[in-house]
Amino acid sequence: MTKVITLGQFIIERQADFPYAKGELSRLLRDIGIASKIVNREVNKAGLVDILGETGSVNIQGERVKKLDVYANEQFISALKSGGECCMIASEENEELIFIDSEISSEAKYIVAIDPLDGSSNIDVNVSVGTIFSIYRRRSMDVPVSAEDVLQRGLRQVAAGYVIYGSSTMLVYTTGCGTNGFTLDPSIGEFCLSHPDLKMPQTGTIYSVNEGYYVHFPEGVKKYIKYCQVEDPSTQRPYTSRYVGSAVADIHRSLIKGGIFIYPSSSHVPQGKLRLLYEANPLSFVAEQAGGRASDGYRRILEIKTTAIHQRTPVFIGSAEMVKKAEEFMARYSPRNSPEGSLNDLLVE
Ligand code: AHM
Ligand code: MG
Repeated sequence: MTKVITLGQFIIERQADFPYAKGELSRLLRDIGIASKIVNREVNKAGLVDILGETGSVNIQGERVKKLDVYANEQFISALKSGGECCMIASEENEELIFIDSEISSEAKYIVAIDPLDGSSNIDVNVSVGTIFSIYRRRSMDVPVSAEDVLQRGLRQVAAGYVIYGSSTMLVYTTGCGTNGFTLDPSIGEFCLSHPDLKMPQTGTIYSVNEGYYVHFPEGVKKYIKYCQVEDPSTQRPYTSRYVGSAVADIHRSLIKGGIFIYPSSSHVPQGKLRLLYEANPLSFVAEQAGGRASDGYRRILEIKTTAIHQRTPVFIGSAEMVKKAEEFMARYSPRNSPEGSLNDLLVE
């Protein structure tokens, strides 16, 4: 019989990979895993909303029924607060940073950036949603934690990952030594190692972009989409198009099957839609650690300087060869010095 390795066991075994590890990061990852199981339970009940009560209404126990993204946010914050390893949280759901100032967290070294429930508009129609998380070490224990500690480049992430609440629930994460995937076994309530050392295919045949906005896209993206649609048996074109509308699901598919996910800048969202800190950076770290590539169309996402917690960035993530090809189209048809190319001209250290 094959040995089952749970997320908890795996994290502890991998702890030895970190020269400075004293178990804090392992505990932090475990806290995130526990909160995601609680969120998973509620996500699975989403279809029962007509029976249990609409959001905003009062349910049978006299409790106000919360929107799932608010609920997920509360669960992760509460798990991180009580876990004691996290001193500050940046969440998509909170305009401001959350400082955890308690006895147990005074020695806490880690900062978590999180999108507690990404793609939450898909909940109502029973389509996959996800949680995305990114972990940094605070820069110094000698000065009070501040916004500067989270405004670090993606390259400085010590761990990152996502949970996909899909046909099965999976947690995929990296600590910079490859990417590993765990599937939740509902019968025992444990994430079990199901996708060890994930490798994203170097190329693929699926492109994923919201083509409804085609008219607003930069010329480079328009030309790349046309390239994907041209018939050329030698490169297996035309490619297939898939767009779930949950970045976690679209990127997870690309990770497993190969492909490219694009959310570009466009005339109606000049910086793109996705957030650098808790969407683009963690998804890029996971993709790169699986051999994929992550770019804003011109440069590596992980090198972009973070200047604001809710900063946005265009995103091209997926199979390395496909992302490189899309970058070629951007360089040729929307060069960085063009008005389109300079829309997102952020500093790179
Ligand atoms: P959200 O964080 O408000 O849920 O938005 C992020 C989501 C991504 O998961 C997804 O890729 C994208 O928004 C879809 O946006 P659009 O409907 O513009 O294609
Ligand atoms: Mg989001």
